[in-house]
Amino acid sequence: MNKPAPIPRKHKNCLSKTYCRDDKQNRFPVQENQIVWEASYPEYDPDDFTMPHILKGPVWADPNIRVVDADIQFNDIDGKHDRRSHHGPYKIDDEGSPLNPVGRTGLRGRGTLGKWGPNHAADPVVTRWKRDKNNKIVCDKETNKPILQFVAIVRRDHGDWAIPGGMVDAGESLSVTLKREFGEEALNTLEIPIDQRDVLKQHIDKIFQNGTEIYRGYVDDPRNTDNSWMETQVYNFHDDDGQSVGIFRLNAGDDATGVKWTDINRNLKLFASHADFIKSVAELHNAHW
Ligand code: RP5
Repeated sequence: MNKPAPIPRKHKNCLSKTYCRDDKQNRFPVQENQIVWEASYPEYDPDDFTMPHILKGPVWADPNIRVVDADIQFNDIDGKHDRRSHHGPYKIDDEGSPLNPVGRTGLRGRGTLGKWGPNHAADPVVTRWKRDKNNKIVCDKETNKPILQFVAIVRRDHGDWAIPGGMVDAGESLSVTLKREFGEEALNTLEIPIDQRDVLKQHIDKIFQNGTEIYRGYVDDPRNTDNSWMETQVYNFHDDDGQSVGIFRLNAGDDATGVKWTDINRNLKLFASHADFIKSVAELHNAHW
């Protein structure tokens, strides 16, 4: 891993009263000034909650370290799993559970996440300029800056618009995850006839050759708990003349129920920290925000 990224000083996930996937599961109240572990909070006593489908032990989930001695190599590469954080070494509590690097979330356990500690994801932000019918780039009337568009999907779980990102599978490289998730969620490659898949794959490979890293680190994801959290690497793939990505017919698939080219501006409401990532992409291209 590269140099540790700075740790965000706060998150919003702890502000919701209940857990995102189970409205009967409360989060222990945490005020903004009680988030960091260094803040004294002697009354803090959150529930230990992991969802039943995770406790059943699907292959991609960790064993339940509350009941078995699992010998997980935290802060290290552990077989096919990279258990290191982009923010450097995280702490392990007295029970042997990793501690969320940002701080308290109001819930212990894994919630709906499979891994103890960091759960690694990748987010591809595919962009092009907004153009009129004469192929001229459209500028915003107030800022006079060109308007960028990115491929956004609707998440099947919460119905929020989001970047078509996903989890890095065990042993998978980041570049493979970025292409796979974009293909599955925004182009529905899983449903494309096998004979057409190779051609599409070549196009995706070409577009994804030159990416710019936008962010790596903690995501303020509603699924996070004190012991399990999301981290991601966000890359921008920009189609400056609109000739490569533009040839694809967007088609929602897999974990997405909708997909579209979306104008980038400050009013975007997106899943987790995705609007922050999109803002950085707009800044990178000196586009309207
Ligand atoms: C977010 O969850 C990441 O930024 C990424 O977009 C996503 C990965 O989780 P799944 O879409 O696989 O549920 O934290």
